[in-house]
Amino acid sequence: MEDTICAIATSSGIGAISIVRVSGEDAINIVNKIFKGKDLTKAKSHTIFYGHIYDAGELIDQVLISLMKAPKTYTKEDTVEINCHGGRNTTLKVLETLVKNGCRLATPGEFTKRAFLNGRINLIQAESVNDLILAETDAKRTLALNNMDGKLADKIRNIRNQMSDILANIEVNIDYPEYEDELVITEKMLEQHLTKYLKELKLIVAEAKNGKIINEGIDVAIIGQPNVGKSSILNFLLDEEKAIVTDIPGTTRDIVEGSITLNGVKINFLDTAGIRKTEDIVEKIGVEKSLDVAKKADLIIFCLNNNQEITVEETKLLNELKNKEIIVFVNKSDLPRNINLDKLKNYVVGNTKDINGLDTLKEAIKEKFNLSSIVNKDMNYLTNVRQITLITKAVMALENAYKAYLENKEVDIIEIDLKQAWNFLGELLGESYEEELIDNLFSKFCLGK
Ligand SMILES: Nc1nc2c(ncn2[C@@H]2O[C@H](COP(=O)(O)OP(=O)(O)OP(=O)(O)O)[C@@H](O)[C@H]2O)c(=O)[nH]1
Ligand SMILES: [Mg+2]
Repeated sequence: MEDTICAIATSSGIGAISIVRVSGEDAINIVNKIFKGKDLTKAKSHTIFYGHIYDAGELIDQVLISLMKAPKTYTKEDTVEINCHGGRNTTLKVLETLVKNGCRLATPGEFTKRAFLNGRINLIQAESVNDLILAETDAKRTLALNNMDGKLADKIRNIRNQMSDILANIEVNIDYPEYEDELVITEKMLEQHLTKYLKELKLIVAEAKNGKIINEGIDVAIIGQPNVGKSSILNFLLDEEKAIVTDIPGTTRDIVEGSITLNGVKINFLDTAGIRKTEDIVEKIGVEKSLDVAKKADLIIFCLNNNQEITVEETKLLNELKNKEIIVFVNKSDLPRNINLDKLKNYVVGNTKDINGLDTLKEAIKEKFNLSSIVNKDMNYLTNVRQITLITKAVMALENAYKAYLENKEVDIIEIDLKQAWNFLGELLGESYEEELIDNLFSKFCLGK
């Protein structure tokens, strides 16, 4: 981390302004060499200067320089941001001049990596920074901002710190039994602690599925026999003529996708080929794809036709999909009812002809995932596979510790699993880490962040 890094922080292309960011020990000296307008080495921190960038006498651009001295900066290092005119040539020229004068091009996410390695943010906060940049919905943005704030990480750190105290105490009891003043941790006391940690961490694990929904969205497959109105439903929901609709059964052959947001969460709909036995080679492939999509989706909207009795194939297919999250949607409610709804346990009725014809379906989706309560301004959930895997491993280790207690094992045996749980939480927060893992994590970030 000794070298000074630089990168374009704004997106490439034509825009009014681009920002080139510089961070490191030599940031101020290097920029000072190429900037005319003010001696930056003598300037106060957190100030802005107008001037010009020169490359060995050649004028490159008219700029504003933001000067921020360590440690109150994003990376905790001296940081200079050059606000230059937008556009490829100017921006790249400024970057090039910086490199000629001693900067190294930053790797993706390297500024945030430095913020993490310099102890300004923990790993959960760092991941939230990237989530915020990638957020395309209100819910994802709010969640990322809340997690950047560090409340969830603080909660986990607090549990881990309590574990540290207990572990330290146990070790003193074992190593120095003669210290009579020291509190002796008994199996019973450990049991109380384990119960508390398990309760708190299990709640975080349970809520993490909300975080995953908010971050990744929900994949909803629209499944059913031909002609029940699947493509009409997709078009209606998207308010766009995306899929071809005709009254010929077997119109849709390939998957047609589109997304909307419900309660700030991205819902990705996949319209599929109507499922039926067919000799048509193309349609057959379409039907196979439909079944594949149905299996992978987070939710299936199983469409029936209000105007027709349920077929044997539909009953069979419904049965095959019974272990999936499913909403049975009875479409074409504007037509006379010929379907026997007594055969169904849960269903929603609607149509694609009335302006509010799919409101019931949207409500059913919101209810299925509890969207109106999981999305709120104070939400703090873990969001990604790395985080969820590590916290789950910590819970499993604590459960092993609890099991050892139930089997009347000694404190020093129970301690082994407790220590493991403590390690997993440390990895989650980034208090202990492997270099390669961290490099991989930050490599997915944007350049300049
Ligand atoms: N009356 C009525 N007709 C509908 C409704 N929804 C769809 N339709 C009609 O049903 C026919 C089939 O609609 P599609 O949306 O193409 O049906 P699909 O399920 O995608 O059919 P495949 O692609 O062949 O599997 C079209 O003529 C639609 O206009 C509805 O709610 N009410
Ligand atoms: Mg269709």
